[in-house]
Amino acid sequence: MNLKRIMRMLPFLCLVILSIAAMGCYPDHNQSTFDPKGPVAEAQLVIFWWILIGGLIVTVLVEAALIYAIFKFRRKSDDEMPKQVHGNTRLEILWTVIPAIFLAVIMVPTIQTLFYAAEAPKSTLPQHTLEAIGHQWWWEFEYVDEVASDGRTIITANELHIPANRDVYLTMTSADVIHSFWVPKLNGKRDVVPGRITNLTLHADAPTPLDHPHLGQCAEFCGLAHADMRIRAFVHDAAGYNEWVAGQLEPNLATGPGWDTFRAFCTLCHQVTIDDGGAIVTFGPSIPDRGLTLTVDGVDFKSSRAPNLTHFGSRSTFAGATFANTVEHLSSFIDDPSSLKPMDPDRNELRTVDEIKDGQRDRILGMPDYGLDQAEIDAVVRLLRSWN
Ligand code: HEC
Ligand SMILES: [Cu+2]
Repeated sequence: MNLKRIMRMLPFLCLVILSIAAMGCYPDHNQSTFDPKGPVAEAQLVIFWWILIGGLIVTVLVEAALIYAIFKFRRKSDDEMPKQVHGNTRLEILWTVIPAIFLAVIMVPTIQTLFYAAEAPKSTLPQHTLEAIGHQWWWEFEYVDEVASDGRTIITANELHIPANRDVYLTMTSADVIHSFWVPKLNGKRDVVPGRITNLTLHADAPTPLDHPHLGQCAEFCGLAHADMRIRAFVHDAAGYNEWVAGQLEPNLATGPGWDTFRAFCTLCHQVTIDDGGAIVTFGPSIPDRGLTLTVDGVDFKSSRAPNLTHFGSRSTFAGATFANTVEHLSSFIDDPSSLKPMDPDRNELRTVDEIKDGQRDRILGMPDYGLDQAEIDAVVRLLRSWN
């Protein structure tokens, strides 16, 4: 193809690329920012429109001036030399001051919204506080205000359940590298930083259908499985939320076949709470803690090595909310975890409780393959799914 033909096709190519890009913008999409379902996302969309409209006005004015200049001052004959100009103080002041005014105007709602999104809820209703910890490559959520009679709280991975029309205050930190919490329909990206606490208020206007939670994901590149570090936010009405909480506060019931394998291999990293013939027992790393404690700004975050598997059967997805919780997926995950989700378990560093007390931290980069045989895998899968 010669250059001329390529040039002729260029506008058409641009149009195709543009339409493909624009297809990502339809508001129905579960991760679209154009369809806010809560006040924080709404406030951010308002700023987006402010900036877009401001930008459009600037673009139109500048392009119009440019086109005008091109035609008005073009060379009209071969020997003509346009008037030569050096510097124009008035013009320079003008094109410094006008953008400065534009930026100052946009700064006001931007800063207001930044503070609004991070401030603690003022509501006098009972608060819903959630601790969120980013891990390579999954999310840990602890419901610190939902406490069982023996002091247990609810701990989930990747799936978040919140009541509609209530403020839920997230206190977040990271166990390893910088992550970013982002459920586009509810909030803008908020970085989750090791050694620091960041906050975010989630408020959802209405319940979501059970099979249609709001989707989100980690929005700060955090290594190998960054793309598989997703979030599902289920919004319930008040009764539905209370029912969910009550269910999650119960211990798991069944042990049965698969339990011996689970205890031998899996409780090195995973915690699970079981009703062991009337006694409620939590198995897993360093009871009564969860594996590692992150002390950030004087606050002790209890943090896990791996997802807490109590009520794992009630989750719709697993492994960073990437795979549906089905027998097939679960079997292949336990058979060879890294084949389903890219992870790097060869570089795990498991430390003892004392080492962790000395300030060393576990570095866990994924779940190892324990080479279980098919019968063991089947039994463990059945056990996990019975914990609903
Ligand atoms: C060395 C620590 C370690 C051990 C031991 C371990 N796992 Fe894991 N497991 C992990 C980590 C880390 C993840 C999170 C992976 C991710 O999503 O990035 C995980 C995730 C899982 C999940 C998905 C949980 C969710 O909600 O996403 C299941 C199920 C699971 N493991 C089952 C098992 C079983 C069964 C065993 C025993 C055969 C086991 N694990 C042993 C570290 C471990
Ligand atoms: Cu991440």
